[in-house]
Amino acid sequence: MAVGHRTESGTSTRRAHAGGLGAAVGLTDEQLIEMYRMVALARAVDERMWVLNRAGRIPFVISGQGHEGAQVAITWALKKDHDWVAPFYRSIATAMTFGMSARDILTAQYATANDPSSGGRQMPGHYGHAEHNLLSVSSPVATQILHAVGIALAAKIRKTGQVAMTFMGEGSSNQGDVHEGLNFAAIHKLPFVLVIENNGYAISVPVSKELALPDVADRASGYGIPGVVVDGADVLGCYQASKEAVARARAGDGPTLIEAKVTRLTGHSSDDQQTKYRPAEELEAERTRDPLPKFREQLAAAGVLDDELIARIDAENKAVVDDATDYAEKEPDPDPANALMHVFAEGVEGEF
Ligand SMILES: Cc1ncc(C[n+]2csc(CCOP(=O)(O)OP(=O)(O)O)c2C)c(N)n1
Ligand SMILES: [Mg+2]
Repeated sequence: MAVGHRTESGTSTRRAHAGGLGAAVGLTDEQLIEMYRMVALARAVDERMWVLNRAGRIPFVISGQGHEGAQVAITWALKKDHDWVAPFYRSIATAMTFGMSARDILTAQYATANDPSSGGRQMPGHYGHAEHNLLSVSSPVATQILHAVGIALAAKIRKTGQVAMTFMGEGSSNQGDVHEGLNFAAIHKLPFVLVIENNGYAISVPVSKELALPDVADRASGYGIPGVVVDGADVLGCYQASKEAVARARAGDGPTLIEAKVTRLTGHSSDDQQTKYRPAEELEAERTRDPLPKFREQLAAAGVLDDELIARIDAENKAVVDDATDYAEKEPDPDPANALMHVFAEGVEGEF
């Protein structure tokens, strides 16, 4: 694991790269295979959502394609059902790594009555799962940092040893909430990790119009915390960066900002056509930054995966996605009579 120091902007932002396979980052071959299975499963679920959208079965898709390597690897370093995650709308692979099943994701897309995210009440793509400490997504971007920092404060006061992690895009990182959240978390050395998934665009706005510096992570030094830049297609580099940040948070040494440079392989959403504002050559070049084939090739070259195992994982993932689709198709819609449940205070006497 090579870690270099940036000097040109005078900050201590580090660049992390995976220097070897499992052993270098403390993972067994079996764990690497499970990690690959999750990256591939999140992609398979995501691709199915687009098919269902174009077939008129689900109304809206906001995709994580291109982000899955970073999402799976960074979330992997947390303790499931102990730590906390405040996701954003692209966090399909994060949500699945943290405990949501393909059925859970697709029932959210179909807005069924038994959808664990919200019982069909949230907007599409707003995943959450109370039993897994996975917060519900808030539609205004970046607000989740305040929720996550609040959870980290509670964990510190209660001495639970829990870490709170939140995820957002580079465009969202410009919201005022991020300054307030990071400043507070840094001052109080909270067990908190901020993950920026920098995909180079905020809808159709390119990063050159979002940021006046190359790396969001450079801002970390302004809060007195480490900022780390990782290649989002380098799955093991992402895992290592997250492992260090989580260990630091758990040890009481405060927050870390991780910036994963990812690619957005789809339009912003199913209602967007990125060929209208991104040149064909740029889109072609982005394909080479897809984490799924990169991770597969890396594991195959190291002898962790072979063609037979890759084919088996693909077939098993397809069966999981087929099952989830059939399941979500059959589940009933919420009862309209309950539409206002959890919207207004119930059983409360008096005037407001
Ligand atoms: C406060 C707020 N402003 C604007 C929007 C509309 N909006 C939704 S997603 C988005 C782009 C965010 O870009 P980025 O943070 O880079 O994430 P990405 O979608 O690229 O993953 C915008 C502007 C919003 N949801 N909330
Ligand atoms: Mg973006």
